Amino acid sequence: MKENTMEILRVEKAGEVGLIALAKPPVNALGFALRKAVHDAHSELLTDPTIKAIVIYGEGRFFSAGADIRDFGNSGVHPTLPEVLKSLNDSAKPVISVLHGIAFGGALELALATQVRVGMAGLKVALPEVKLGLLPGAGGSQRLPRLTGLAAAIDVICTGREVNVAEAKTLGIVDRLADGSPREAGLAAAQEVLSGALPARQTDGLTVAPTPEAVEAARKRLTAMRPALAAPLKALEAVCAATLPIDEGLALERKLFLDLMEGPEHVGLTHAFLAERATSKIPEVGLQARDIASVAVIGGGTMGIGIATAFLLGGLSVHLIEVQVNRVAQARAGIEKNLQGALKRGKLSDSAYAAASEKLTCTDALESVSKCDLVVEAIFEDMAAKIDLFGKLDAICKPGALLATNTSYLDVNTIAAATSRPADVIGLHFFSPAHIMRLVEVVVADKTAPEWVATSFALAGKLGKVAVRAGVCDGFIGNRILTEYRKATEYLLLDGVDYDRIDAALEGFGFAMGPFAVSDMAGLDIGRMTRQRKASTRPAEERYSRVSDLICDQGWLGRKTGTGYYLYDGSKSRIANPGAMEIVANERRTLGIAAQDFSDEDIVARCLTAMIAEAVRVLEDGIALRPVDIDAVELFGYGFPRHRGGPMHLADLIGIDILIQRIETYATQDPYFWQVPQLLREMQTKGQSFADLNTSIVATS
Ligand code: T1G
Repeated sequence: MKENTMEILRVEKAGEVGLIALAKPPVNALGFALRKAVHDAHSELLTDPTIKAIVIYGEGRFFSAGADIRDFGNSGVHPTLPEVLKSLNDSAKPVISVLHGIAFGGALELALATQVRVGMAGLKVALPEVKLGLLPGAGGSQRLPRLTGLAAAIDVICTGREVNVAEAKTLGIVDRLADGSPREAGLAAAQEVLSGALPARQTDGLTVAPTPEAVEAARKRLTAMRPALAAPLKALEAVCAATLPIDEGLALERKLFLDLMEGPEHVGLTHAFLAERATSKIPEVGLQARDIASVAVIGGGTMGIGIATAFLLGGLSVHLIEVQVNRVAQARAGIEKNLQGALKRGKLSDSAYAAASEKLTCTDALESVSKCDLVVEAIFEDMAAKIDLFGKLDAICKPGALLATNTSYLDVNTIAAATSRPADVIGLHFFSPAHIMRLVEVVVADKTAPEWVATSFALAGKLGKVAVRAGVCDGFIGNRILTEYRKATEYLLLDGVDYDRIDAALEGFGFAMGPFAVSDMAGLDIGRMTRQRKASTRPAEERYSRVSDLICDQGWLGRKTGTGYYLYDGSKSRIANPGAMEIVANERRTLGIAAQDFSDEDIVARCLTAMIAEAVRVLEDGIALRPVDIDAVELFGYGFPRHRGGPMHLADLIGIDILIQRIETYATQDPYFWQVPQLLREMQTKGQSFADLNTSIVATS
């Protein structure tokens, strides 16, 4: 699409200095239109005899977010970004780039190709391409080492980490620091260059000394990473070529970049990046969010402590209510510990840490919630207790307060009905540890006011969380899918695959931890309580595995008791609990099951097909808005490997025909569990993909 360059870039002549301003909202993404506009503007200024120096800066929140992730399809259209940057590097007139806010990826690569770089106060730069399954593909892998040296460039490029302006100056990424307006800083720097006070260097003319130790250390670290993705190692290969003549290095970088562009990791990681941002496109998006300044969290357990910490990290004041007076101090200590952890991880400055502690009040007095704008209930998962509490909150809380439950599966409509203000009741389902896990399911009950949905999404954004809109059902989106996924793993266990093999197969797919190891971490008694809760409504035809119950009966509840599916004796290697393995063998004998053998591929296929099938039912029931929302839930709440993009993205890679064939094959053994969702057959008939469904449900503002 040809865009009027006047809308996306401005050229101005100030005396003997030509100014090029990137002006393409929202992030000055360097897609074809903008990079061509830069190229044309630079060429025009080169031919103007009155112009002696050229400044490039950005208008808006920041310099530029880099190449346009949505326009990768045009990355090969001339002039390509590497071609534009080569012309900047070879410019007959000095080009000064002025970086403010953010300069990531191709944006930083543009600056590296100019002769002088000015960094404004508060600037952050990065070459984060490896996070998209790529490597800097416009000269960054060759030019950054020419300014910083090889070792520093390896670190920055192979991790994709952010570099603040002070470090950027120290490393030699920027030549000058400035504050105020980028335009004025650019003009001042241009005068210094023209007077000879500020040297202008052609980056490509610089050389790079080899650092074999740094290279070897990086190779070892990257090879040991799990999952072992292709991009970081290819990025290392590209950076090491910076010791070669520039044209050779650039050619190798381009080849490696194009290899990765075609790879599944890049497609999956880009989908994950877009999924994180797609979930905020909800029907309530145009509504005015209400102000939330003070929050009360009720419940001083693990969840309450985590949720309170999350709000404090978001800058809000928090009243934590723990009605058992002897647990109030423990709750406060738990929050303080979390805040200190955030401080150590660099997620919190010293001043923000002090401010957060000041904003925390812990008490056993429920009445203290009366003035809070938002009350989040995080007590134990018992409907009667929640109904009782919400009845009390209805009487205590000020009119216009939002009452939220953190329940992970209970009916939010029932909880809302316990109050006289159901429109002010919503579900905010955080994931443990709530101050670290980014997902929050915003569970919209039948009578929840739409403004509260908009408010919850705005609040989640303020906390740095990924909010996903969910309808009311048992387990909403994530836990509902998890229940069916775990059934498939339990059936595989009964049918002959030991649980350590199931865990290993799914970890080989990319999960950080297999399902049985996750259950050990959460506590096997948690799963048992859920099964007991559902026992009365469990259909007779449904297979039930007693294995976990039998393990619980031994008092083996997982990490917290030192024994579960695995032994936790402090040793590094993971050891299956012989007692649990014995229980499995006995159960197979009791059930008369002749153990079948399954390949790792079969194991992964069955487990993920069960996950996808239930996800389709979640879509059918309108519990999730779009497939991409389910991808976000699994990516940000359940550890689905990011480079795989999420279960619905994976489903499109597998293909609907194969998914249906798999389910029909599995159904020959267990027709109750394995049923083809109606929506899947409809999509097959229409030739639809899940990506099609993402675009077909457009949020109405
Ligand atoms: N391209 C296209 N759109 C982008 C974009 C990009 N690079 N970055 C952000 N957006 C959209 C985003 O989808 C959202 O739109 C809106 O801008 C605001 O984003 C050749 C190949 C810069 C830190 O990896 O990290 O250069 O979805 O909500 O929280 O070597 O955006 O709402 O419609 O995230 O203030 C390398 C990716 C690209 C940076 C700002 N660059 N972006 O965060 O806003 S590859 C990146 C970010 C590359 C070269 C290679 C963040 C941000 P919508 P936002 P934010």
